[in-house]
Amino acid sequence: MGRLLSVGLAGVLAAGSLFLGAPAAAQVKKFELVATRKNLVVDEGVVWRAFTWNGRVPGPLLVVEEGDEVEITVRNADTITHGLSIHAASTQTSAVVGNIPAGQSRTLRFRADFPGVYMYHCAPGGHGILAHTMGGMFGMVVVEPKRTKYRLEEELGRPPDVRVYMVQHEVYGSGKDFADGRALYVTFNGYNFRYVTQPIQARPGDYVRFYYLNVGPNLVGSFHAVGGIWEYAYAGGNPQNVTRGLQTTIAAPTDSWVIEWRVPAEGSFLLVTHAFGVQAMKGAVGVLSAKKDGPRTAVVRPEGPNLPLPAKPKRVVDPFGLGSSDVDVPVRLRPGDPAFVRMVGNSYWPKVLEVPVGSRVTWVNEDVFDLLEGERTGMHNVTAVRGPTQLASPLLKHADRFTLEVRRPGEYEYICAIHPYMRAKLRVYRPGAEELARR
Ligand SMILES: [Cu+2]
Repeated sequence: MGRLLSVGLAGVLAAGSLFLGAPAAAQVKKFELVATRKNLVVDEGVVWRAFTWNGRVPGPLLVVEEGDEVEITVRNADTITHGLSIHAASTQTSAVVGNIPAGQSRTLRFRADFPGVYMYHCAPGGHGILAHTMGGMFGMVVVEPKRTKYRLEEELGRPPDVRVYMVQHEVYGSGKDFADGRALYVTFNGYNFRYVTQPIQARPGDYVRFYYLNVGPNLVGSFHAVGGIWEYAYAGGNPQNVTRGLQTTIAAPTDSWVIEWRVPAEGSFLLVTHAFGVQAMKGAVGVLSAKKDGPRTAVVRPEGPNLPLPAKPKRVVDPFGLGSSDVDVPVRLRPGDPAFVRMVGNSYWPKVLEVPVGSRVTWVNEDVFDLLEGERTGMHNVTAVRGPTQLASPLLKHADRFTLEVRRPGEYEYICAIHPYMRAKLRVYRPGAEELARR
């Protein structure tokens, strides 16, 4: 398959050279993306158990030029399957770098034919693509145009004074919140209000170019500068898709823009997604601070910050496993209450369920994409790693159930046998007189 594809690619490249008159020896730009899981700091004292590329969220920025040959080696340094989907390639990348088993590497080559700003994300296959992307495995690719210049660069006859690579993305507390579109945080470049605490610095009159990408995975961003109007904005970042004088650029998940803007005056300009309640308030606000003769931030890179972990986190966010109790709030049921645990978005919900002895607890798989196998499937089960009794359910497809009558008090901690990072607890308690009286 790999050989067939490389022969095919060589053929396409040769044909392209004939028609487009590209230089015979195109540049080869090489990158390595390493799939790994890592705990990251996403707010002061807040730890996020993330799925990452190269230990950062967003992952590395990949910059190439239109017409470049791009070679990306994907190394899976994790214990579960990962893969890569890269939107800058007009070819089926999953055939080469999708579904890479733990410990293995694959290499993809493609030619960057279209200039613009693109997303890449994990692609183990099937349901896993959705879950791993939510987990943090995404980043930005920029294909700089060679044939057509951006307008403001042409008018001014010089490159930008400030380049801002900005990835908007969401952080979720659970797979259920992911499926419901209820983000816990929405950030620019991996940290809540990152550029409020560390403003981007510029001078009045500076030519600023934004490379803005909304990776989602759910929400539609609307990027705006308070006190500014985007002079030129290019849909997808392609210089041919020019629009003029926009207050906002609208970007659905994986949508992007190149924006050219001149800082109109001294002052602090807020950079926001104008969806105030569900996005801006949750972390997606920044500041560009302009001062005459002040310092300049020549380049703002999109990779998430690599901060030391707090000794005592005030909060732990673990979308698939057990975070701190203020995120994964225990749900306590009384005698006679129906007891259900849902499996959705590769996590259990509620993640901590407390039931009285004698309850019948039912797990239901709400993940619909139950096709394929292994990391790629939305099939799950319940396997106790500790508890008062042994517990291992059959594998459940969508809407399948498994019921257990709990007869002994104690705490079960359990995982899914095929997605072992899914982790939850079931506490079985002896009801006191008060709880029995409420029955
Ligand atoms: Cu992955």
